[in-house]
Amino acid sequence: MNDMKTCLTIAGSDSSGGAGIQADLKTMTVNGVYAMSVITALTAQNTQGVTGIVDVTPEFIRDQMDAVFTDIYPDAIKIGMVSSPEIVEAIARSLEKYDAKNIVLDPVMVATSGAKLLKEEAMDSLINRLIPLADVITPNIPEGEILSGMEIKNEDEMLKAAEVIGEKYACAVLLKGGHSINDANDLLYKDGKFKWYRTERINNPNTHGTGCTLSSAIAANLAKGNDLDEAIANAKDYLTGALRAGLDLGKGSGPLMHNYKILK
Ligand code: PXL
Repeated sequence: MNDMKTCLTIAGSDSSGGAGIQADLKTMTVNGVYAMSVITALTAQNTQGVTGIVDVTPEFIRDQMDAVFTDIYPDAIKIGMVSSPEIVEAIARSLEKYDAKNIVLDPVMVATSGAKLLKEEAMDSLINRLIPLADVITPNIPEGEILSGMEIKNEDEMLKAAEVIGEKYACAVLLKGGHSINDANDLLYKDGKFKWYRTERINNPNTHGTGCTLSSAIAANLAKGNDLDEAIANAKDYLTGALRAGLDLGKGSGPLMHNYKILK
């Protein structure tokens, strides 16, 4: 027997390997847990954009969930791209059926390149079915604006919006400042309290998949027994290292260097 912890990502595939399932599996592996995946959608994608999306059927998502949960029970879960209400419902039912724990929900709406990854009609299901099951949600600024219904242009508005989201949906929320406000300061609102996670700004234009990476690193750390505060702080350190290592691949905003620890 060994004490290897296990982590599941429920997300979409990014053929360029920078975001989605591929970023999640790399992140979880480098963070020392056994990584598994339930694929919700296939994207034809590279560092310049998304050229096609094929959703997996809700039945086949349920089959993948059954296969994973009846054999290797995940110690933590990250949820990413979930494009339709039917997909959200299939995931929520399986999570309830297996009494899943330690759930990090990245409310993915639009790719960095501008492609819509969540259909408009899926927003209500995401809010009503998945947020209540999550231990923490990790919106970026544009997603935070949609969830809070307010503009977020500075740190004061981040404080207000995080509180609005946390109270409106009764959840813990890590609002990521990277989009437009500043580069590395994220804000946790949980149980009526705020905490800033301020990390060094790394000047690297290759940021494809940073959101996926942060949420799956948090999940991996929760699987290892970190509390939420430690899980976030350690995940931010990992992201800083992967950005600082400075991989430069592709013609657009490229992927992170996940293997920087192995290459050191
Ligand atoms: O970063 C959000 C995201 C999530 N999931 C998939 C993606 C992206 C962004 O490109 O492709 C599959």
